[in-house]
Amino acid sequence: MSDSKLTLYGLPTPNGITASIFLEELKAAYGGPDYEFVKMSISDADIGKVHNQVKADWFIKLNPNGRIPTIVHNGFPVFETSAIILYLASQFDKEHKFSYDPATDPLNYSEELQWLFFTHGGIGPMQGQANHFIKFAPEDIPYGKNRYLNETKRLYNVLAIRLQDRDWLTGPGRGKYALADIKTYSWVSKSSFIGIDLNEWPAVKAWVDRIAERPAVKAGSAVGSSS
Ligand SMILES: N[C@@H](CCC(=O)N[C@@H](CS)C(=O)NCC(=O)O)C(=O)O
Repeated sequence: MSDSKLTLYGLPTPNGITASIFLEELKAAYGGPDYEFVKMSISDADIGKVHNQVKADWFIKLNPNGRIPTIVHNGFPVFETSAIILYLASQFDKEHKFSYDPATDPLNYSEELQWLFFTHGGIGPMQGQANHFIKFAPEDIPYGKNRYLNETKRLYNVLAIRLQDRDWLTGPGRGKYALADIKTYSWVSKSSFIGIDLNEWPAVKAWVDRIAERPAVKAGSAVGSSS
């Protein structure tokens, strides 16, 4: 691992911790990779003032979408959370402790993609918009607040169906803690920000509590909170 250089550009937001939690899981399971963390700013107020701004020219060269998280591994940039953790798995999760081999385990790999896409295209954008309308919008727009909050809750109902007779989102039997759990936990664990009470979905709450206990999840969630 020592010949590989990895940098994570991030922040401890739901998208940001998806990458840092998985990197900490890899470190706990395999002893690496080591990575450098660069804290970014996503605040409009910082444009032109803070060097690590996500819309700065140097950063747009790494991620044309100008968002965190982004990684650069041996000069190769990767953006979008799910693409980042799939890339990291392909490079570093050699024993498939948190992922599935597309060549030898294609059905479980497909399940992994299904649940990653479900959260990447569903929970992430919907809860992100709920956050915006409920916490940050300069005007009070009840339609926007309700639409995105209700859609987020509808997606949590889907998680509850999936988790009613299993421990993890993917894998045979009761499942295996894997990439889709990390990606989805990163959003669901922060749902109290918009007043969602997970007691509404006991199986989802139990799943969040199981993940939150993991030392690597604690470490990954804290990356960037004080640096
Ligand atoms: N689809 C992207 C979303 C990334 C994203 O929205 N990141 C937010 C922080 S959680 C950000 O960088 N926002 C800055 C901006 O919108 O300018 C992913 O999964 O990586």
